[in-house]
Amino acid sequence: MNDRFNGSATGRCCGLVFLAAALLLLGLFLLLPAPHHLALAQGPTHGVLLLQTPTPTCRSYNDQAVAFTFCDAAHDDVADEYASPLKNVRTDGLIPPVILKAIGWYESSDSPRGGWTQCVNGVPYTSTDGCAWGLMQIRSGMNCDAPANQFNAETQQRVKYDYRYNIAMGAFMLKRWKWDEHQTAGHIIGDGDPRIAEHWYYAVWAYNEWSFKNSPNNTARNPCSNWPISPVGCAYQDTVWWWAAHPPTRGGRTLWAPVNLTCPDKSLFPRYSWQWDSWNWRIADPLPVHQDWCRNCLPLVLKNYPPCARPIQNGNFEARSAYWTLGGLTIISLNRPHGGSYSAWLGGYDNANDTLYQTITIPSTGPTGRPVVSARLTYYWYMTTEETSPSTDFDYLYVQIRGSPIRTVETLTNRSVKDTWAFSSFDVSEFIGQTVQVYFRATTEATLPTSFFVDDVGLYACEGG
Ligand SMILES: [Ca+2]
Ligand SMILES: [Ca+2]
Repeated sequence: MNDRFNGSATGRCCGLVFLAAALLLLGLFLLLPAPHHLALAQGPTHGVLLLQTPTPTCRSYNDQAVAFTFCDAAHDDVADEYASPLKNVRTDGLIPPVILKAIGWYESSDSPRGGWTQCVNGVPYTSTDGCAWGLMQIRSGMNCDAPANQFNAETQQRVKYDYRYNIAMGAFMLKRWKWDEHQTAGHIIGDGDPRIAEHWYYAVWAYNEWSFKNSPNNTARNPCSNWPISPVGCAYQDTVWWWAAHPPTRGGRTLWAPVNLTCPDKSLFPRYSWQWDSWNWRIADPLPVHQDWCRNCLPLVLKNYPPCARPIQNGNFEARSAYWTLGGLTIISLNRPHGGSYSAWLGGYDNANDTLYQTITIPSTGPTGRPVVSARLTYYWYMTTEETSPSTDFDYLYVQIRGSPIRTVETLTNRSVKDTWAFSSFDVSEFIGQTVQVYFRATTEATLPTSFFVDDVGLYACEGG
């Protein structure tokens, strides 16, 4: 884990890149902290200190526990286990778990135990410079960071000794510091939907170092397309992609199901370092893309991440009304986007009857030629209303798949959760192979209007794992 996003090439190096040998030797002596109990034993007041500060112990773990924790952290289920401010490691719950699993393996793979290592013989695993800690090699906020940036003592101790907290912290940094910052900076792949694993290429790049060092065109690196044999020498994020596709086996168990994450075309990235600052980082989806729904699949280590087709075009409305049919007074508006600049706005006035739909074919064959076995419709919606009744529905948004049959997957009203974006997701596998309309219709009655905003509409037609 490296520095916070800063867009420069001056970041510190990750736990996997060794310093020069001389610095390394020096660093071992100067920087590697002595085990806590040893330091205490050398102090003149060691008996008193020992009572006040018991030697921390590494929380026990095994690969199964770690695998579950990656899923928990990816879906934001770890934070609540800790008191404030330790609990402030939230991720929005939208990280593809395979990304975290592969990062965690790579980051700690130089340990004597191999990857997924938090502690060795009861002592937290650190980088050779003593600055990056544990399974996710957390460096920012720890002992070598600028004092003003360091976490408090309790947080640092958790990062060092508690594998669940360490993974949650890595997930937090990947989402909050890397993904969010790059989305804001316009470094976006496809439509920027975080549920697509391939969209995390920049965030994973930045987890190590957002610099030309990790450009697949850096001649000091092997390009991603040349890595079927070995990841050695590849850019950081390409190596993580390699691990995702080549899960390690330990104790007779393959630690996760392989995911052949698609590498972006390397011609889309800077060839020379001088191109870095003016580069256009917005690129189309590398196809096929992959998603996962970790919550629904147990056991987690056997989870498959099948390739999916995404037949909906312009689901984020950033190309305005392209591909969509608007009826009534539906508009594509700058008023309230969930992502990007635009969303669809239905209702917002009295006696509305507004419609919005796109006709798509949900394919029966997926991107790699195997049968599609599941289809899922997802979207974000936002309701705001002048209605105040706690008991009566007056204004409606119907969400339908208009195939054979017509199915209303969700009905939202003036009594639904309001003034916030909400996420909806429905299995629509019964429509595989059909040409259907993904259909939104809002109606309001004669007074006190309700607005419904819709954004980031996706339909994932996925092959079997
Ligand atoms: Ca949008
Ligand atoms: Ca009304």
